[in-house]
Amino acid sequence: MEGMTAAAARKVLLAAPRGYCAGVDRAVIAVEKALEQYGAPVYVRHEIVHNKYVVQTLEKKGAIFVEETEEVPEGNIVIFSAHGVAPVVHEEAARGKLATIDATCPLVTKVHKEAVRFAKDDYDILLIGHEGHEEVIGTSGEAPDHITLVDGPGDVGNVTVRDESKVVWLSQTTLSVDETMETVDALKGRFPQLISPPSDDICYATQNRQIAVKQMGADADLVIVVGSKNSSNSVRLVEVALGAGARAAHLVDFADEIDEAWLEGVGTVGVTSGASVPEILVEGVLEWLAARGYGDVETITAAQESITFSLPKELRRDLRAEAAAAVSAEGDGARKA
Ligand code: 2E4
Ligand code: SF4
Repeated sequence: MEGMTAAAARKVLLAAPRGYCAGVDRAVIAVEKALEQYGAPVYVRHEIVHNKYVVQTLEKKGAIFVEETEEVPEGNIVIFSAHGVAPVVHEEAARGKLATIDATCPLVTKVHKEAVRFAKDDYDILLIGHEGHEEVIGTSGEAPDHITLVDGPGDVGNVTVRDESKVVWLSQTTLSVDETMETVDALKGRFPQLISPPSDDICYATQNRQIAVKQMGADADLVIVVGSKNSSNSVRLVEVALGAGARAAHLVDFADEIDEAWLEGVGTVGVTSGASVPEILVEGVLEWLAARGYGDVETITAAQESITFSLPKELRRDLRAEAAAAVSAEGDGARKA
């Protein structure tokens, strides 16, 4: 009887939205289309998105991932990852006679443009973000003389500016919303005239996934976040789940990384995934849980998402040219018939 009660209490709360955002979808499709269009190999600078499975799958299709543009042999195509690159990287690619496809998420590009604009107006820019993260390196490269990195509230004490009346903060797109607000409050304490970005730098997808995991975190004994260790937004979901009251939260790339011991005494398991995570990996986790008695799944929906981005312009141009050639060949065929 006791056993039956415990089994009846087992359930899964599945967060929505979760997984792929519009920027990731666009970047992954860009690599696939480039492989179709130009044939393998296609070089990609940095992991196109921070997900092991995505990278392994694209490698099997003929993508070659490199860390630096100089590693790409002259005359080849290189795709820039969704996290964005500094202007100097475009220059390196031109010097190496490489054709480029820029898969930087448009919402990252928006932050780059803000940095350029504020630097032009000679502001000191306090960029809140994680030191060493690819996106931060790219954004900082837009205006290295004007940007100071602020890596969380603990870093605020070290910040110095030239003119306290001309200071703005910007941020990485994938930060914890709550922690960023803490950092901003601390910065405002030091620089009362600090101005905020014209619109949110933490993107819609990051925010929505955090809201959803917060909603279910309070009711979950265990939260499983599917995502890779180097995925900033996925790591943030683990932190947000714990902050919301989940008793435990773990990040896994694949279902087989889940430790059976985590389920001890657990009734409700929350499941979510980072913005770079394909749904097939979440399905694997749900199957793993169902096989252990957690087959009852309730979706917790925090927001609806409908945003999509068009493919990088270099690909759209070539795909249009290809479509036009196909139409014209068809026309020739029809005339001959
Ligand atoms: C570009 C910008 O930035 P993070 O480490 O979270 O990247 P990931 O590749 O995991 O997610 C997609 C992405 C790409 C997010 N923001
Ligand atoms: Fe773009 Fe946001 Fe997705 Fe990053 S998480 S790729 S900024 S939509």
